[in-house]
Amino acid sequence: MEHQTRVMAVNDLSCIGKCSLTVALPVISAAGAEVDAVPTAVLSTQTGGFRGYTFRDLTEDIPAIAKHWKTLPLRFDAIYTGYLGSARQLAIVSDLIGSFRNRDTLVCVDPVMGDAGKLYESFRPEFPQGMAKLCAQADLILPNPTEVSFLLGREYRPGPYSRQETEDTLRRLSALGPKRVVLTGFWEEPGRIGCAVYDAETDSAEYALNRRVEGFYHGTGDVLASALIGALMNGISLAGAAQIAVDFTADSVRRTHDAGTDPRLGVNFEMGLPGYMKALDAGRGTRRTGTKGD
Ligand code: PXL
Repeated sequence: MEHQTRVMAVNDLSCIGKCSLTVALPVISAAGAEVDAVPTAVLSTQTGGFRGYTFRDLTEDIPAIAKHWKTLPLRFDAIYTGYLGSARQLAIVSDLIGSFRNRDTLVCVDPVMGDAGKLYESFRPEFPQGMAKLCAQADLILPNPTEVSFLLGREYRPGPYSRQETEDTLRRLSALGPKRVVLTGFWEEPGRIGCAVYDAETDSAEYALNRRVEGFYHGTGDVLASALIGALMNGISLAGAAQIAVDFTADSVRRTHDAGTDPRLGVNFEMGLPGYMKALDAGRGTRRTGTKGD
């Protein structure tokens, strides 16, 4: 019998806004992996651009969920964490990782904290320090340029970025602990945007780019991270997974832009799922590494 790949997704459930769990569940499932959800909070909408949203914090439920899961024969191929609501939640999620990771588990921390140089309004100024500690536990992190500035304690720059400075940034991020780093929102020339991918094992960087669509679309970081993890769970190399994820995200943004829908509602990734699955099929044919990449 084939092994059922299992991903623990620790993220909020924003009922409207297509981010976090409402993206991780369908995208990683389409990649053929089971998603076991640890909901960190329930919100009526994601927080960007909406007023009056509800926020039910579920921090206190996490240790009880973990305790119950410990009684079950569960082994996770990956643990993926995204938006975490508080410093206390960071500590609890850190324990969760410690208690469920094994030798082969890929621990992937998306240090969701902000965008366009600003911390999301729901976070206190000391939150990034705690997030940097969580990143130290990860095998792979996926920050955007804003999150890089908070993780490294330096000023935000909106780009363009040279490859030389980007590779220096990637090494600094890896020095926080994670062997592998996928920096999202990398661009060096107008019109193209994507990821810079670093692996400390080879001390090398690769780039995965696609056409840039003007405008700001919510939830794209979560679409990209979920698609990347889904591809890694299919044994596709980190650079190959990044290209599949960038293409899937770029197509989703383009589709949403052309439809002219409210960008706060997230991107139309659903119509791209068949293409994503085809790209995984093609990528599996060129697999170079195991899920953890070592
Ligand atoms: O997509 C990141 C994200 C996740 N969860 C919530 C958010 C955001 C971004 O604003 O508000 C609740």
